[in-house]
Amino acid sequence: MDRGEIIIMNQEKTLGIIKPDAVRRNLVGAIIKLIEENNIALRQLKMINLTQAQAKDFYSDHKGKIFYDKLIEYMTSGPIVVMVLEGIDAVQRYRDLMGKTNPDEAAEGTIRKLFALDTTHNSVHGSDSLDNAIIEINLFF
Ligand code: IDP
Ligand code: MG
Repeated sequence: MDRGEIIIMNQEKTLGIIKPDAVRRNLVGAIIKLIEENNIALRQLKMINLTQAQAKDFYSDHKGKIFYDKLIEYMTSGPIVVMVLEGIDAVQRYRDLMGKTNPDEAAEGTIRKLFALDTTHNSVHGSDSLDNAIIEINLFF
């Protein structure tokens, strides 16, 4: 066996956000508990208010979509918690823990199934790739 067959663990960092709907409903602790119980570690954390410019920059890929204006209004509507998360395969494992964007389609036990209000107000964000994790972590930390 070579090194790659013996060492198969993939320690990664990813950016997580607890969105305004969840902060407003005092769900920060419950969400962090689920993250930690899933062996994803908190490395950095802060509560901030996104400016319009920051929100537009963060979601620039979605510019022009029908839900874009609503998304920017929502993400700037109150404080958010931004977090650097770390663990084995953290990018995909945190996405799995979040569940599908639309909470009606999210699996049982996922954060969005448990807490999200609807497809826009869906409580959490997680980077969707390692490349985006690098970009997003550098936006906030
Ligand atoms: P993701 O957060 O699951 O990665 P994205 O497609 O990247 O989903 O969309 C970013 C955010 O935009 C979502 O988390 C949600 O808040 C909002 N959003 C996405 N799709 C819709 C939609 O079809 N209607 C309303 N809001 C949406
Ligand atoms: Mg996304």
